[in-house]
Amino acid sequence: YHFNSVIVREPARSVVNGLRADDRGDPTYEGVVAEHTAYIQAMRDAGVEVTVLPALEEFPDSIFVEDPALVFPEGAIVLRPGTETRLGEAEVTAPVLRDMFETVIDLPETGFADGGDILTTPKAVMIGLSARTNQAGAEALQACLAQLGRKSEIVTTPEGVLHFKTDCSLLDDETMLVTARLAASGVFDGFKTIIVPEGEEAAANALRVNDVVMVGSDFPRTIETLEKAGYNVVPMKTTEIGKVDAGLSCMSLRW
Ligand code: CIR
Repeated sequence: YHFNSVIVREPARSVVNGLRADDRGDPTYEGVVAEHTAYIQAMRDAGVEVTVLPALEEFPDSIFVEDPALVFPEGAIVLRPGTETRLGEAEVTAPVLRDMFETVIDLPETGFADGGDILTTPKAVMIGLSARTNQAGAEALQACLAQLGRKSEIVTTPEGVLHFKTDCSLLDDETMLVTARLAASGVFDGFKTIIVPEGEEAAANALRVNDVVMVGSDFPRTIETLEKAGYNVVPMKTTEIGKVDAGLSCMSLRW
């Protein structure tokens, strides 16, 4: 969670048509822009250099730049998002990564993996199987990670949850913020866990960046829990991006 750099992508006007599991109404473009602008500012305030990529109208979900790639200080991996309308985002992101990283590995075309399913911890990179990340994609990704010298582990995402990281985030070297339903699966048995209060499940996609933890401002009980545990919480508005099933990790690639 110590980062010097992030990549973000400006929202396209088409973001209002972003994918979602349950329709709670379209987000407004202006609202998404406001949330994204605040996110960029929070990153800068956390001491991170921000590269802002231009909007891609043809890809409504392309603001969620975390999904088509995975980055580390030692190199980047171009992923293969597991939903038809997002696969092309990888192709557009690849040349940007080749400019910025010496080592860039392409996930082989044998399977699919979304960045939202991948959680980097000090022990290993956890790859969550989901409706977007299949076994073949996860195994191919393990081989790519091994090339970068990274240990990895394949785990499962709870049924009906979009991404593995929809339900968890790293708070520090040994602590996870996690929903009760994901904690129950035992995947974090080797970690300390803080369980998200019932009814605030969407708060689990928080984001630790250097000294701060960004948390959705719609989740006061989670904020209070984390503050009591000693974390330096920065509340961030995620109401509009939440309507297209996104949280705080989705909007950046971090290294
Ligand atoms: C999607 O369904 O792909 C987008 N509407 C939301 C992606 C959120 N990304 C993430 O959690 N990494």
